[in-house]
Amino acid sequence: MFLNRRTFTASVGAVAGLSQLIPIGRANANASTPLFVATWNFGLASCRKSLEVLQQSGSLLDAVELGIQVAEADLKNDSVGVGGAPNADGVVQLDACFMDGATHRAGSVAGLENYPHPISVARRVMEKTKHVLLVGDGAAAFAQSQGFKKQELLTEEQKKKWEAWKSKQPAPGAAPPNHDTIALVGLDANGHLAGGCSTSGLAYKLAGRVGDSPILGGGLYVDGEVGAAGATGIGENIMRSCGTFLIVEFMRNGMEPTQACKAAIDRIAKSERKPISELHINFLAIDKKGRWGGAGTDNSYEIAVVTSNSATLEKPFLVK
Ligand code: SD4
Repeated sequence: MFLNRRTFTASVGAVAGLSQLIPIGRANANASTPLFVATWNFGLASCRKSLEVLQQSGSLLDAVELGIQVAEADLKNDSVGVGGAPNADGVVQLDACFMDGATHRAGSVAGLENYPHPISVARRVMEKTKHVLLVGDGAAAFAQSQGFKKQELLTEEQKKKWEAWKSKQPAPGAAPPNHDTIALVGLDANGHLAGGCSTSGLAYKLAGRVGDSPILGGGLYVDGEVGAAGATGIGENIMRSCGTFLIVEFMRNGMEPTQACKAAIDRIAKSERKPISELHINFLAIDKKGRWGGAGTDNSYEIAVVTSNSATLEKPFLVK
């Protein structure tokens, strides 16, 4: 069940030119495939790219990777890829993970510096190594060995903001929470599920801090038999409860996606012993039947939902 639903239009092709949000009352029960769902309003451009890639190539994994690359390349997005906020030392360190439900394989990178597309490096970890997670210098050396091109990720704008923050001599990690991580999950017409998550993490985090986004069961989890879930928000609150794993398990036990996301937030709130307003956790989920949903604690949270005949921005269930 969704509150305050806002919807774009019936035609994906026509979405590009639309700036207005049109409320309608479409039911979540209208499950259809292919289906792509992503966090925040910028997730719409990513999901549309995913659909385009799927339609052209037939590859769900390419669709997820290239869709997420759109957010990573977006300079306006200050929590993902190039243009992302730096850590407390003024260095951009990126986290990402990639998971294939069909094979239960996964790859992640954390604290990756100077490579603009951590989602692609994460997918390469999955495909080319026996490991799941590479971090820091090792992750960068692997990216280089795979032919990824290096790039300065700190933009002038982010540098100025960081200098202003630094001049106030704050405690590291004391910045206001920023929530622009992309988690994107997809289901194709053959029932293949996959997903990815990419972020620069919390602004001005301690150097070396890794959040939920590259951690399986934290920022993302995909189970080929059940469904997939993604997260955005304060990673520590998500990680301590394996938030996305929990959502997938709730769906395995019969909950539909929104119900599962809401139940995970209820569980986390209980475990964290914090008021809901301090949690800053936001989830999305899809199941194998092509149903989608979400729940979050931030009023501004939105999810993008794209199928072959619709592209909508939706307001997930707000947990208060
Ligand atoms: C983190 N979960 O590093 C990420 C931040 C985030 O939207 O989601 N921002 O904790």
